[in-house]
Amino acid sequence: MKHYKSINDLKDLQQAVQDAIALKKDKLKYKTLGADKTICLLFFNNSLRTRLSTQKAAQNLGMEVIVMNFGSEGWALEYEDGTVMDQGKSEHVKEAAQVVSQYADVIGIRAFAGLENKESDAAELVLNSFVKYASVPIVNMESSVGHPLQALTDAITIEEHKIIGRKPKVVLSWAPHPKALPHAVANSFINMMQLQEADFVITHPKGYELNAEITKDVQIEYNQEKAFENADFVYVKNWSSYNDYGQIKCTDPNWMITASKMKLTNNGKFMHCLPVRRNVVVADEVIDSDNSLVIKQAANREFAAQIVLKNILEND
Ligand code: SN0
Repeated sequence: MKHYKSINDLKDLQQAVQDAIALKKDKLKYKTLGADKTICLLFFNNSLRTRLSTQKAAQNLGMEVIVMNFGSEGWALEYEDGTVMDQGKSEHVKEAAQVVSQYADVIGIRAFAGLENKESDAAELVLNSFVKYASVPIVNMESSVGHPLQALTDAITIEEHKIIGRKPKVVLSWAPHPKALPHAVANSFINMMQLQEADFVITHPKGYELNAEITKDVQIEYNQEKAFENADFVYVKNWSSYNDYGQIKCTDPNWMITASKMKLTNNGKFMHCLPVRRNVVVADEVIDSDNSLVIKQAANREFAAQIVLKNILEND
């Protein structure tokens, strides 16, 4: 694997999941693989799990780690070709990516969707500019379109908690949120689920349809309670409107995940990538219940990142 831009860059998702589960038993098994190699993590947005788990994963492989909050500490980057740079942008990504490549063997990029320009978000402008101008592998730490480290984590977590011998029913549910949030986590979760044996249903209010090129023929059920019936996993995420790009169209608190809704499921597990707004997205009683997997998901971020970095270092 050269770059990790999307879950589809994995040669074999099931294999990656099994490798990650095996790695949990002996996470320092490959501690010399990354010796004398450096990963540089560039954050254009906030992070807790991605930053610390990717750093930990790299350290487990013996890599050196450089982290930079580029969004607040780097120069404002220009991405267009041929621009007269006499406005706010100080440096072109063309130089920045080549410069960082000289200090690093792998570069991680986090750059959320701006949710203002559908075209440049769809083009994953920041991520793809680094892919274009850097000379080393690039890892997507959440781009405008996807969050494939999270999706691999979720695949690992579902594999660890599914009932053996039963095809799991997995529901991706929209939930309310005060802010307009990106589509990336939902998109990558859908991509990942399309590579799994599962009954997969998406539920959201009308007007929250995601990019149809990503959802393809996945069943959409507008009645959340109906979608929850018999579910083994309820994966919850807010996203802003895609068609009415970046807009908030619904804040209906009835879409919050409550214990009475979870009762409709097959003793279903609650999943969320975090950070989560308690009692807006999910009621305390659900996130604090024994069926909540959120902390276990976060633990798996380390192993998902480690398998991705291992594949890159081995050029596998
Ligand atoms: C991000 C998102 O893509 O939805 C990152 C998730 C891993 N989430 C947020 O920005 C939440 C911010 C908030 O204020 O709740």
